[in-house]
Amino acid sequence: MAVTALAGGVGAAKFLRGLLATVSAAEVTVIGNTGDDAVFHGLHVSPDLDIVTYTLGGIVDATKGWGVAGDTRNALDQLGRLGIDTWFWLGDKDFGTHIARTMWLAEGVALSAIAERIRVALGVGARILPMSDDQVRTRFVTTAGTELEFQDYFVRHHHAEEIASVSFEGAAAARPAPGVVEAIEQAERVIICPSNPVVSIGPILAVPGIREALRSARHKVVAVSPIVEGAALRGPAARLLPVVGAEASASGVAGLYADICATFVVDRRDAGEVARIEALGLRPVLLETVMETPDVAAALAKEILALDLDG
Ligand code: FO1
Repeated sequence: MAVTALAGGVGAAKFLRGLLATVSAAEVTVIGNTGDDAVFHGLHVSPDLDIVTYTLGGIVDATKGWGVAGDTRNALDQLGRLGIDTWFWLGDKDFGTHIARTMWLAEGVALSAIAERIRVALGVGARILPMSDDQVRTRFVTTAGTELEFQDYFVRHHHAEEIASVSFEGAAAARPAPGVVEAIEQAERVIICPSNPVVSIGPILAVPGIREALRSARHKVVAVSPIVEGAALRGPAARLLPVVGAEASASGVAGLYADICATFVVDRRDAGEVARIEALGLRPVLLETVMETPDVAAALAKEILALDLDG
């Protein structure tokens, strides 16, 4: 079955690894968020694309969920010795990826072609496409009026700042990367991974053409709630949902996706949300979504693939 998945970082990567236990990698296309991309030490870092690539390539640091397992920090320590701020942790092997990406970008290679080179070199069978080759940057304004770039908010300030607004700079003029719209149109099933709806899936949907493609494919789109019992499994999603006018609940997320998916997977602990999801015109499906082990992720993916979307 040809499957296309919209993905953010760690939660999506865990789910995708589970998906590949059932579907052959050649049938899977991942559309990744690049709103988190940033330049550190002159190098272009694409955290969400790398998290997915490293996870599917079997080299991710499983404890952190990002970076390369067993990576060392010699380059970072040297930068620190030179008086450079090193709050963003970059390991030596990871630096290699960012050097290559930056070098190729400078040669005029598109981000999507670079993502393809990296995933092939790292032995990843699934296709990984950035949402766009054009620059889109997620930015925040705090309630105190301070502007923050994504990684500033997320890592440097430990997503503790109170946020008044979120924007995706460059999104209105961005075009979907080559193959993105086709991957949505041609898939037998499109899955919106359990990623942060505001800052992981939000930037993807903000690229003109992607939301429209999903709307036309709505009958085959299944979204998985990243909110369980009103809390995010990871990260600041529960605090960011009210910033975009949504409740921090599974049905709050369902409301954001109501025009683009027909089926909405909620955790079995959220049976109380079913009626509200139905009222939004979505078909709720209760499953175990807390992916504490790879087996749970694989079982979740298998159940989603087995859903009869015409039923
Ligand atoms: N997350 C952190 O919490 N601290 C870090 O220092 C950090 C470094 C980092 C380096 C490369 C990379 O690909 C990801 C990294 N992440 C780090 C994760 C990243 O900030 C976020 O998880 C994503 O941007 C949100 O999906």
